[in-house]
Amino acid sequence: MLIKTPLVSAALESEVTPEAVYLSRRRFLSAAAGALAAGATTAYADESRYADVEAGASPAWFASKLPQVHWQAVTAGDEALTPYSDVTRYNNFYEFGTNKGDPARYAGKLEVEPWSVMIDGEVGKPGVVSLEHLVQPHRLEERIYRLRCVEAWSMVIPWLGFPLAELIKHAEPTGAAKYVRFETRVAPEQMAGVRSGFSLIDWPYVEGLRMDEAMHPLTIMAVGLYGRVLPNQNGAPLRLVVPWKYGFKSIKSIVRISLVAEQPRTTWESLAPDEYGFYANVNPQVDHPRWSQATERRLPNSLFKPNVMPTRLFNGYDEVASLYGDLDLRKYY
Ligand SMILES: Nc1nc2c(c(=O)[nH]1)N[C@H]1C(S)=C(S)[C@@H](COP(=O)(O)O)O[C@H]1N2
Ligand SMILES: [Mo]
Repeated sequence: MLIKTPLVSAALESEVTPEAVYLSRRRFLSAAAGALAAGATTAYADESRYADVEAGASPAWFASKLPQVHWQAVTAGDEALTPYSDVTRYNNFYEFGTNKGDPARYAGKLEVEPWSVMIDGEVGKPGVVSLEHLVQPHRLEERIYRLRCVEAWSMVIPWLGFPLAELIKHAEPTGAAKYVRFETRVAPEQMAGVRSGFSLIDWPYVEGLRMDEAMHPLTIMAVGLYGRVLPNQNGAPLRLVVPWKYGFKSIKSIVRISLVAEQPRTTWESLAPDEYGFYANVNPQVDHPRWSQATERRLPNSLFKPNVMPTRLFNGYDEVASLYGDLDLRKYY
């Protein structure tokens, strides 16, 4: 494991557990758990698997969650993880620019501490909650998911998060709640892409799910990846991950979650409704008007190793098919 000086840029120093301290603590806890544990079920992830992960800050709210993580709660079978360097340097986060390298280069500017989220709409318990309070009731799980971008590339990413369903239940939705609407933070002074006059996007970036999609156990709120806190370019400190839908549904850096009665107007659907639908379920049989969706390029790839593979319906997550039993997937793409 690479140990570097922790980056304490955004967070208060007193609230950050330096990486070296965290690692030694984790080894200690791990050994202690082993000693206790005839019945212990949770094994710690093999650290060597994450050997190429850069060390970074671990805010207190995150570090305190790590000893209870349910590692590998969902895996991607024998599919190899996309290396950390690709996961964190090849990104779409238009608030920071439209080039794949822009988020890694510029998202460090985003101040993620303190962070709060507004929960409103058709709920019994509306309010503004700090990130710490929002995450506190939930046990983190590692979910190793395929991520299929509508641009026909894909990755396999080990997220850390908790089911969105748990958060929704906490908010006590009313009977009128039929959809969930999410909004990304808008901070022009920290986001060059938002300042740019060339952007077509009407900020904030908005996404949405039907209530049953939001409640599906595969749908998570992610706060980490590769065993550590989410890098800003991947949507720190809180982002959605819906593995059977195109990547653009998995909205980053969320500041507002609203339970609503009507289908929300979402960013990409509003921009180009013939190209991007509200559902955006991964589907090799419904092509994008300008390219085929039948195959995908699994990163990392190169000219000599294109790594092209067939795309699967629902990105291979067949268990969600029952959500769409009576829906024409060609019409509701
Ligand atoms: N706020 C916001 N969320 C976003 C985007 C964005 O531009 N802004 N891009 C989306 C797209 S197109 C993809 S493929 C994924 C990429 O996530 P990753 O960079 O963590 O792999 O984030 C999605 N979430
Ligand atoms: Mo995407």
